Amino acid sequence: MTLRLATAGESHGPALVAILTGLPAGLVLDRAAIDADLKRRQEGYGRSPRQQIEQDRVEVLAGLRHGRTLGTPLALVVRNVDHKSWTWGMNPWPPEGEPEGKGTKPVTLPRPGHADLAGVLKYGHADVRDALERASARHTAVHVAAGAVAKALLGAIEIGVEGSVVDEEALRARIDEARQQRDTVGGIVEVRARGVPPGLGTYAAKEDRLDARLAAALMGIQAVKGVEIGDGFALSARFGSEAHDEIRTDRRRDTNHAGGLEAGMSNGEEIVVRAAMKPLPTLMKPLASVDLHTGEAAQALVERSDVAAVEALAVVAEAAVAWELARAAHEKFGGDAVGDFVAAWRSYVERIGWR
Ligand code: EPS
Repeated sequence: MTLRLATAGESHGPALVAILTGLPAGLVLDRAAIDADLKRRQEGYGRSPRQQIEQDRVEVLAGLRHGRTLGTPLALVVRNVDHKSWTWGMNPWPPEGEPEGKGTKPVTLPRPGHADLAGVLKYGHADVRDALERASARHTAVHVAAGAVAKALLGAIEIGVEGSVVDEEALRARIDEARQQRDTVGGIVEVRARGVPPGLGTYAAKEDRLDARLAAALMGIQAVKGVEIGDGFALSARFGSEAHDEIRTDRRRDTNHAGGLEAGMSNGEEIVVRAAMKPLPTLMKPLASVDLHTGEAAQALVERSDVAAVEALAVVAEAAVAWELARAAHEKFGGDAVGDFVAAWRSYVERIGWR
């Protein structure tokens, strides 16, 4: 069974939902570990006041009994506490009577850089909110919960995944400057995965290449505009003799320009990937736009916003990489029970004499 993940949920709707299928039975899931990742995602410097409202915690509705997976679909929920202000505005079937609370007036001022304009054109919405709610990065919360489950599976085969901000100090200074100028900033995050054996992914078909899958997983995160593997773009300016990682007699390398990936497969070195995030598109000093109802020139929507969410991206990117690696590891080692998965991994690393 391939690991699959489906999610649902709007930013100010009742909850975010994830269904994970294909997980082996017997995997121990620690609620505190999942909640700790949810908290890390909320904590970064420059986040919006929304993070004081939300207290993200995971609930499990199916697939887990007494802390162990059952090998059946795992259903996760993260509630939106802020929904209490939107009970009419985001109600699937609003009650009769006067609309009240947030989300009652249609949004007509699309923000450059958000889903707003293309979203309403594509789906035929009259209210920009019908597009922006799902496009919001709020739903990364449930992806982080799924990533924590993936990390538990990877932990069983001694793989660890960790995301961090590249140059955090400089970022914080830029956030302070942007906040003063009522502006926003982006940044770069890096994810490293240790203990990944050679041979996850394949060169056999381009859609199965692990590098392609990791890049897609990172590009799938809101506001990510660039992805790099290992030395990435810098490799293009080097001679081949300076770009590749020579192989020692023990089959390991002294350098890791490739970021642990060659020909769509892990090569046994640390996996190193980076994602670049654009500045967030909701600006307190709005950019030029159009009022979709009048057709007149206007300024874009001004709403509560983060100044930056780069620290959150480090956690979200870690989750995305963990999910993709767990999927690739499960394709390689299989198993309906976690013990079968671990036994297949052990037998493989013994066969190839890895570490
Ligand atoms: C977001 C807009 C803001 C962010 C949100 C992403 O939400 P709101 O409109 O409620 O202030 O806070 O991120 C989160 C809520 C979160 O938990 O990460 C957007 O438009 O993408």
